[in-house]
Amino acid sequence: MKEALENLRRKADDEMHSAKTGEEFLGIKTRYLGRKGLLTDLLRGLKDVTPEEKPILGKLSNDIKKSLLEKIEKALADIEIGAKHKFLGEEKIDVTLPGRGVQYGKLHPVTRVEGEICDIFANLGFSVVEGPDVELTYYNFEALNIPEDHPARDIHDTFYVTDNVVLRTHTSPVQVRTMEEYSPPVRILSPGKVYRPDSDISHTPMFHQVEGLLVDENITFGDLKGTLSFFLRQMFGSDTKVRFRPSFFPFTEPSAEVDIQCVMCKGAGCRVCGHSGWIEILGSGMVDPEVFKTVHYDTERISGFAFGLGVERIAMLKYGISDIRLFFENDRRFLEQF
Ligand code: 2U9
Repeated sequence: MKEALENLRRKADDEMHSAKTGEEFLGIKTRYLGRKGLLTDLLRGLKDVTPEEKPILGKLSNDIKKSLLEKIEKALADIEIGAKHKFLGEEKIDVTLPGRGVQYGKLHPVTRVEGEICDIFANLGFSVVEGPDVELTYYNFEALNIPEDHPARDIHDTFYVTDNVVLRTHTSPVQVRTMEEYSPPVRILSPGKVYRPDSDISHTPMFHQVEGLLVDENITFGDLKGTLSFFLRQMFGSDTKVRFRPSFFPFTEPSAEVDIQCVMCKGAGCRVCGHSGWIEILGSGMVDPEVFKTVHYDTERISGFAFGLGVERIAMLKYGISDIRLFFENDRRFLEQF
């Protein structure tokens, strides 16, 4: 048995000597050490040797197995390193080839226009303030002088979470919260998402508003007109004609809707402006003293103006987009144009 083992070792060594490839070494491993391999076979005969021979032959077979395995593993590792070196030696990189090209993301047109609006007012000294999309009815309605029986509070015009929690229908609650925290002067802008159950070519259940509020001593309707006219001329061009029409909002008195001369037909009349030559662009007014009272501002000493606008509407007019829903389809063919 000892001789058989020594013969096997020699034979395996010879084979390894002439083996070159990884497959050849793996073949040797299976042939000698596999489940039906030559050494495995020989080891089965160990059970028939005398008790004196058993430990000697057992040790010899283990030594042969161990050395065989070590040699094969080393040869395989050497082959792998050799292959790597060969690959690295032969690999050529053409550094003159053009790169793969990076696809840059862009701002969504609504985000862009919102940013432009905020920049114009920031230059006039307004600070941007944000607040929660999910609001208490107190901040969304009561504090803004919108009574319990007002149509805006109907379940068809407001998304209710519970009886006294809603998805805000405007960003005005942000101004109320700010006034609760700070005394005048206040000069803030509140951009953000608002929610109303509405869907057609000019309405989506979620859209973006920017509202503004300025409170100080001696603020007049003249300040409102001057500020908003300046904003609209910055936004739509210095020759933009602006007009103020009387209107009504529960939170402002007096109130005014603001139009600009139609950006499409320059006032001549077209489909976009309903042949009137004018386009409604924002709502505004002097803050109703009732609103100031709920935040404990002294209505004898201070006054203020507020305004609100829909960002998608401005973006539609600026870019000539006829359907508001295009903003929310995430179609890259649309988005890449801005
Ligand atoms: C406080 C007091 C007054 C905000 C205002 C409007 C007029 C207005 C609409 C424009 C288009 C909403 O998106 S829209 O449908 N907004 O017409 N918003 S005055 O007045 C305020 C806000 C907060 C404390």
